[in-house]
Amino acid sequence: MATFSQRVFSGVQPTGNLHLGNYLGAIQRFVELQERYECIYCVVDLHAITVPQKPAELTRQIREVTAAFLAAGIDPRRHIVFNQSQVSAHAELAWVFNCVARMGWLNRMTQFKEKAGKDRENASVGLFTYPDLMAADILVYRATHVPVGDDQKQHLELTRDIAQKFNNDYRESIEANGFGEAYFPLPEALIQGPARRVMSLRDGSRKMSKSDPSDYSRINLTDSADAIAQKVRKAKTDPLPLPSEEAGLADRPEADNLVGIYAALAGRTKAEVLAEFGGAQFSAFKSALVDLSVARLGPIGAEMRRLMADEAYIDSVLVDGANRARAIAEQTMKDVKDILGFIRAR
Ligand code: AQP
Repeated sequence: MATFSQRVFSGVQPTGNLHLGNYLGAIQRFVELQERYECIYCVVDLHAITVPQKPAELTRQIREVTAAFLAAGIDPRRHIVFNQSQVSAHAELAWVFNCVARMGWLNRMTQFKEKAGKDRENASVGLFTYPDLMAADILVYRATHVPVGDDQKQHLELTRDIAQKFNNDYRESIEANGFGEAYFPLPEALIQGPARRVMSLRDGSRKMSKSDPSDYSRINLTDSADAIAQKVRKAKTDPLPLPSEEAGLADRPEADNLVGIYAALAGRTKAEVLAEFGGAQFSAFKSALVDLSVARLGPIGAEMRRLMADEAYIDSVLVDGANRARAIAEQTMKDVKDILGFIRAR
């Protein structure tokens, strides 16, 4: 078995309204992992243009996601923070993967079906091949671990399929070029914790999402304390008190969601939260959830606002991160070109 050094990669799209789901499912995990791994965190702007974007808004949103990374506690000196479009190897490797992945594989991707909706003919080709670019993002760093929310599980499985097929198809060349029996690792999705899929505050059967037209469906990372309090108080619930055990959350999606959010913000398990709040009415639980949410998210929002006022600093973090990312990614592209049999300058 080939061995790979342990490296984390993940990305967030600069598509507006960064919310509690992005934070608990992804960014909070990014912060935890930087104590144990070498980490590369990317603002995936090439992914963002798979659907229409306004250029000036996109620029602001790239800075906003970067500010969220930093405000949440990611250290851009010890790790790498950058935006995808500054490292052209992502797009280059994505082309190679367009030629490795099969149409049938991409046809099965549920995110494309959801985002393209009924107007499939009018969706961009980029939206269809999005998972190949995501595989390139991860594998251009030969990353071994990818922290994501539950909604990205299928794309991660596709990334593994692409890595496996590349390793199989080019096995002889990989060995002949001295890379052992496999060039790419099969990266592992890290989908853990009580908030793997944070649901809408208005509908416990829908994912909390940036594009939901109702702002009351989500808590944005830049929401004021008042806005957070209002949204939590108005969150949909059911008439029963909270159960004392986790099994009692079955068939109660809204209750399950709020307990999961509380647990993730408090760094506890759902069982521990229910041991404290079991039997309580939602009004009491929601008050505690407001206090916890404001205590945890308030400082992040304030720091994001402070950082957003210093564009030069944010841009310098991205340029420095891109320079360091590029050094790794360009080496991968050299190796891949040798494996494919392309001629390159030496
Ligand atoms: N509701 C969620 N619960 C847990 N994790 C979530 N993530 C997104 N929504 C939830 C995770 O956040 C990371 C970054 O997501 P993204 O920027 O790639 O965008 P997305 O998944 O497309 O986000 P949205 O809000 O769902 O956007 P729209 O509305 O455009 O579809 C990923 O790790 C993701 O799993």
